[in-house]
Amino acid sequence: MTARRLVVAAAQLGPVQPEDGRERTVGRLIALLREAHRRGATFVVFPELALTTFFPRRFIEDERELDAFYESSVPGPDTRELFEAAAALGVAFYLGFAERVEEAGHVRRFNTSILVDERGAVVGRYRKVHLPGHADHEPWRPFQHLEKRYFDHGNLGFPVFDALGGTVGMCLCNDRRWPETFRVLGLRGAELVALGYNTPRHYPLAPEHDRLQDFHNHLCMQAGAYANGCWVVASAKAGIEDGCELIGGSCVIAPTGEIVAQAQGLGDEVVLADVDLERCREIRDNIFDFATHRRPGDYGPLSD
Ligand code: ING
Repeated sequence: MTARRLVVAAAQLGPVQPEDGRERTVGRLIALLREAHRRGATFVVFPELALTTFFPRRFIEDERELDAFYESSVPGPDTRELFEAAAALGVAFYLGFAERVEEAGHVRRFNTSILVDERGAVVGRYRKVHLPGHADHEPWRPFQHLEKRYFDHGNLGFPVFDALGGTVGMCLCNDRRWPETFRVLGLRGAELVALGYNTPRHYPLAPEHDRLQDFHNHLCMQAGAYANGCWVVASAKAGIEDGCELIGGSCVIAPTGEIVAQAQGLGDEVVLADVDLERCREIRDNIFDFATHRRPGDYGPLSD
């Protein structure tokens, strides 16, 4: 079996405070990228909404104040340095950010990730499908989770892209909890799924599950990796951000479902792993050989 090896990094980011400007944060991303490159990585995964604080935790009524959290062009003035640093080192990366775009005369706002190749070209885009939380201010909560208010439903589906010498898919945060995310990407041949997340430890509607957040985080990704025979590279924004505790647990998961590398702390941290994309075949040619074993005809509700 020929190998298709590469070294990947989950570049975990500690808290980004509301007062942190993009320049400071992009500087942190570049430092993480440089360290990952120094240690041999050619692909780096940054978190969801990596350029700003996780602003859906706040009820923001002023349109201009809200718009300040979105990027109207990536690469753009605030991110060009990151693209240039990555291209100079020949490192591809995944970046999550809030996207503001005018489509057919309407302003659309998405929770977006892009896949950037080693030459600095955007070769893939994904817009978050599973938006958790709520659409209206709920003052009873210690913090809001207004993704349903601040983002439109992602309109690109779950595409896969030819990149890194194989087939790469992307998703964002809550998407990872839905088996359908990994299954659609798996059916489209994804050999590696890159994702970023911002996950509060406290879940106001079920506080008894707060103690399970780290377990649930890995459970859903390990299951997704195993059932679809793909690598998962997952990067957290972690730590106490704007008074809200975000879990860490950034990791790289093999197609067997094993966590092969994991963050040790809750700050900026490079989590490095050797990936061989050919190892997906251990699963896809055997236990989860879809063509041989899968029975879509019996999965009615899944495809209704
Ligand atoms: N955050 C969380 C996530 O899905 C959440 C929302 C937290 C859901 C805790 C369930 C439990 O990881 C985002 N941004 O989707």
